[in-house]
Amino acid sequence: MSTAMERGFAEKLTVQLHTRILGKPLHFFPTIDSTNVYAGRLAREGAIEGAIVIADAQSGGKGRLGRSWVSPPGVNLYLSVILRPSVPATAAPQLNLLAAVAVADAVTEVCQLSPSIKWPNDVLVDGKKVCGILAEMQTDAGALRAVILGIGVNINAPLSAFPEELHDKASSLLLVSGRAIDRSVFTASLLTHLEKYYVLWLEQGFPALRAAWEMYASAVLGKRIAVAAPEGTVTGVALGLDDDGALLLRGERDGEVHRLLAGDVSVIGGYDRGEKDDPRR
Ligand code: BT5
Repeated sequence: MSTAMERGFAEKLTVQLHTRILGKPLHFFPTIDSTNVYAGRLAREGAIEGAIVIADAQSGGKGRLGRSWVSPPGVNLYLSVILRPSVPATAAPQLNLLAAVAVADAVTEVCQLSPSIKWPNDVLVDGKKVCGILAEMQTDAGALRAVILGIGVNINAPLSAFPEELHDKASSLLLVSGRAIDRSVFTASLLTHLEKYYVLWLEQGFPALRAAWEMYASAVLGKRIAVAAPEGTVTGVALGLDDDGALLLRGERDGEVHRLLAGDVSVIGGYDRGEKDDPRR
């Protein structure tokens, strides 16, 4: 059940949203299995770029690699947007990075917090995950037809909404800021930033976003990390991002620069919390 403040999320968002592409149309569901699954169906049926699916709760929220996304009702954001960029399919994963920067901008602007990004696309505050992103591609004979960009943000979830095993690594904007955040204000800000970066990316490619991404990436850059990549685990120092968004890592065993396109990062020794997490200090 939504709280009183949160009643009318969909109506308020419709009024507050001034984007040109994203959110036209906006489909809102009280509960759904997964916004990415539904948006994927819409995309296959020909839905236009910018169509968005938002749910108040998900019964089968999806993470990457078959993992699940905890999606309690009435408190968070579960959103999927259909994009149809005219780019090669190999460029589509860059949308993960783009979305992370947009979320980090919204968290900074609406909550006055200092988020950081963990490559490729987790957004953390005080070392805990407040947002996950899942970009799924639809291709036809190798050509990119659509990307379903799914974004889950823990906005007002209390700690009790998360299973015990996530208490150390997950948090919400409410828990880290100590105040309830209006979901429609947050979502309007997120979509405004997402559209700004999407247009920039279409016009100029990933290099135009790299500085913004790296500004938020203090949780990873310059640190000793281990990346569990499909080709095996590589340990070394994170150097930055290549022109296509690949993570550049100086391997500690061979001293070579590795280019990683996918994987799960862990910072050896854990994430810094507090002051060092703020990329602007
Ligand atoms: C992600 O996967 O972080 C991508 C999550 C994407 C969720 C959105 S919600 C809207 C759209 N519709 C969907 O069905 N999905 C997208 P991954 O990097 O694999 O992280 C998943 C892991 O994060 C889990 O295995 C848990 O350890 C942890 N986790 C699960 N739920 C969480 C939550 N609400 N907050 C923080 N961490 C969570």
